[in-house]
Amino acid sequence: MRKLMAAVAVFGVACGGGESGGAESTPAETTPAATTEAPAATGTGTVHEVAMKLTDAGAYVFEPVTLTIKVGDTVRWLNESGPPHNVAFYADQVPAGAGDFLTQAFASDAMKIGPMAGRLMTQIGDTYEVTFAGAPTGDYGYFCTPHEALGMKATLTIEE
Ligand SMILES: [Cu+2]
Repeated sequence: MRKLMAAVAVFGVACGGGESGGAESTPAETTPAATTEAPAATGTGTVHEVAMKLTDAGAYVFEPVTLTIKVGDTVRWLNESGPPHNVAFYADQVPAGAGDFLTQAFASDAMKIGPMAGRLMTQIGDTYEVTFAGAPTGDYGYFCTPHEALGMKATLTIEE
């Protein structure tokens, strides 16, 4: 029904690669000089899907449980079975600067249940997307709030 409606907004403004300080002003003032390591400010368009499900064996899982993407790629979590699920990141299991990135990425989710914890998804087939444009590289540990105690956790790795 409401798929993508509350999807997290694409983080369209560069936030400084792996740095935590924000030196960004207006990207509109383009400099002709070739920059070799400017972070991608827009998405690559590549989408990776991760299922959120209750397996036949009775386990609550993200599938795949580990995923490696490029900066700027989008992850689309799909509510496949055993809801409610959500996507929540561990503040102490993300790279430096990622907390700021994630807080901004989740800001557009009006029903989020924490600064880095998305809304509870109750409808089968519902999806939740985050585009990691400008996100710091490294390993991001995340979990599902309702099923964390049951081991529903996963790791997202973001590479240049
Ligand atoms: Cu869950």
